[in-house]
Amino acid sequence: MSDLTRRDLFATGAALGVAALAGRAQAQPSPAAPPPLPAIPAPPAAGPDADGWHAGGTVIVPDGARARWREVGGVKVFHLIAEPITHEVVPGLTIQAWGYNGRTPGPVIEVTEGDRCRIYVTNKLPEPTTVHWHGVLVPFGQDGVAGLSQPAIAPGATWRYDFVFPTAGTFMYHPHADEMTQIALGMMGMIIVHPRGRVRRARDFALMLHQMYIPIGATRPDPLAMTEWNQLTFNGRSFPGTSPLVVARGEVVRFHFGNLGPMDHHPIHLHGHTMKVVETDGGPVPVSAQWPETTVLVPTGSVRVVELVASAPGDWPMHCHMTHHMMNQMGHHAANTVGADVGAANAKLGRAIRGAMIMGERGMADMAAMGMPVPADSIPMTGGPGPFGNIDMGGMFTILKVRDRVTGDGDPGWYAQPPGSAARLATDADLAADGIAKP
Ligand SMILES: [Cu+2]
Repeated sequence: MSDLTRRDLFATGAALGVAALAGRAQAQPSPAAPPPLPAIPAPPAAGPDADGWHAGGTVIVPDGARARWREVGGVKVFHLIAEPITHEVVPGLTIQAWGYNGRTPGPVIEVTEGDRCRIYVTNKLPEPTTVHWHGVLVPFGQDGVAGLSQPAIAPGATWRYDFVFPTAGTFMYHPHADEMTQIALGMMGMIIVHPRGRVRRARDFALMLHQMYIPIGATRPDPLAMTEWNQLTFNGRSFPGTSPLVVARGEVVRFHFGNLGPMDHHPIHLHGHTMKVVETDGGPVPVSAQWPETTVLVPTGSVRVVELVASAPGDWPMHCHMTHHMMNQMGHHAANTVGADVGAANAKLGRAIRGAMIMGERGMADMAAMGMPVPADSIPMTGGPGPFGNIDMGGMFTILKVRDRVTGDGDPGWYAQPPGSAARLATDADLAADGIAKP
């Protein structure tokens, strides 16, 4: 609803006219005709650099980047380099991954409906690859499937894809050669195609979802993993390494979620707001088919674009609701000690193995709060510092920061709660006044 084309504006105007006529007979506002939202001014477009490369665009890519492009004879030219990379998932955990142009996920390709593009792909991987344009309606020969629509791109070779982006929408790119290995190691990216004539009325965030198994002490994700995921990411980063999403109160916000994790679907939950799915990688969802949610499932191999109005100031969590997907590098084969009296066992174990401890008889939070040492080249299961102590989550967790005013896309710090608005410790007077027996 927010990224209106001129055609939509005319349609909205027509609907308003119909509503006005209908209003004479029946004082019911038309639910199909919300007033147009104010446009969000585009950031000043920087010109091309000395070599003719543009870095412009309006999509915000937290912890990521937009792809650079040059214009040659009316064609937008991009260059993707598939290559091994060194990547920091979260401070303390740096891995050897594969990606595009030095990063995972690769840079977001942002274009406009009808743009003709030439996309060069250079393969610096040790094995053949291709790029498939997931969801983009390209001619068969541009589909990028090794062995089917083209030979694989040999290591060292550069191939040229040349096509028009025929429809607006949100899509993805990824290899279609040794998919299991290459996607597991991080090769993926998002494509956002704006409607032609778009008036920008929403703040767009691109967020790719991914999962990896990084054995404790190892620096390379294991592509053979099928169930034991221990690192879940938004744009390649896990909490507390995820940058906050900063928006102004009252703004329309769109999250473009793309899931190219190997095996799992992610129910993404947002606090303090409701949202609607307005697009998939198959196209826009008609208004009549949208319904409000606070958790939206993003299946693997899919795009879900959700829209919301950032109505409530605060620091609102946005996270996968699978609880193991908001943990970092935890092992899954320990005995269940919750509720057990492990004191005596700890004493014996401490004599047998210096410094060893059984943890977690009161739950797992104490393990993070105690600052428990972790093996080299690994990170604690959970936790980032919050304004009231440790935040007991990691992995696919980030924070939507809604403020009355935003000065830029930087972190505005923690939300200052209005006095008297927060939950607090109950006093004896509270209990007595409300008839609660003192526990
Ligand atoms: Cu998940």
